[in-house]
Amino acid sequence: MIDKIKEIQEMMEGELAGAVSNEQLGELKVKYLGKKGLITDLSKSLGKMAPEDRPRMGQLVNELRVTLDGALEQKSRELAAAAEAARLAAETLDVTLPGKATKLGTKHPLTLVVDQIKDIFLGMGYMIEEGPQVELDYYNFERLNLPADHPARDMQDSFYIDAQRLLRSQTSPVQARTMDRVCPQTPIKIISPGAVYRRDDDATHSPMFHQVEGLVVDEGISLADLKGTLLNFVRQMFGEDREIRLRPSFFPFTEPSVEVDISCMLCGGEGCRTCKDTGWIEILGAGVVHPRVLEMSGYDPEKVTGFAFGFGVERIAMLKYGIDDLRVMFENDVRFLQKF
Ligand code: 2NL
Repeated sequence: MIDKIKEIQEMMEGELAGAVSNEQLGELKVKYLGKKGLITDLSKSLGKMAPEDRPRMGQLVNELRVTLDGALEQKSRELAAAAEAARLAAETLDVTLPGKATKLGTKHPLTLVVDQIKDIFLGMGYMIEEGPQVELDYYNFERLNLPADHPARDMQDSFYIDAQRLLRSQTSPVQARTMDRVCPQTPIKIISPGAVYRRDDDATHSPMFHQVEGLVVDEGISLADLKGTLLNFVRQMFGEDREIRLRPSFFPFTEPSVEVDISCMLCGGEGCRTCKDTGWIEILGAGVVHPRVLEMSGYDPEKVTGFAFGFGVERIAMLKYGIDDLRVMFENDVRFLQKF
């Protein structure tokens, strides 16, 4: 029996030393400790031995079992460590190699134009106000002198969310909210840039676009202040030799109302394709704030007056950079974006 134990132990140690994978370790475990394993067989054969020899032999067989268990465990750890060492040896990391440079993006042309517009108006002492894009019907229309049955509401064909709320069709509600907040304080000098929404979709109209509206409220404000302000803005934006002209128009929230043209920056007024041979390009709408709009915020239109204006940022950007299709602004093709 002792010889048999020794023989199995030697065979086992040899095989264990030669094992190079976890599968082989698994096979060895079955071969020695499995149901029909060699050590298991030894245990079973104890019963056929003389009773006085059993305890000693039983102990030896048991020691063999514990030895093998520990050795299998140990070998398994060694194999894992060797595999990790091999993986690390194969991995080459040269910390002296130059890093991969991150490509810097560019500012979107609309961002560039809005930044420049903000700079120009901040330079004239304006503050920048923002407000919600989901707006109350009340602020989007009612407060701009557009009551529920006013035909100009249909023209906008807006995106309603429920009976009271819609995606704002212009940023004027921001001005109305500002007047509510600061009234009776004067002066108000603000611009409100931001996204607006209208049911429109073609080469020159997008259902979402950006607007900047401006509002000035103070004692003694007139159309002359509006004209001077816009001339200053236009010259900083499109060049010192630009002229502007005001044509009569209509908006429910201003009276009088005007459309403002700038002298064409491509032909200098001679006439070309961009200005449709007129020498002038329409860029914005404006006017003297309707007394009822002031009244609704709590201002006394006998004491204070104001002017307001509004324009589309995409249109300004297209004119400034010579872009002829509005849709490229929202496609985000990097070949387009990298030109700025
Ligand atoms: C356009 C040009 C405009 C205004 C916006 C305004 C805002 C208040 C009071 C009075 Cl709170 N007016 N904004 C004024 C004139 C023109 O936008 O073409 N709009 C349809």
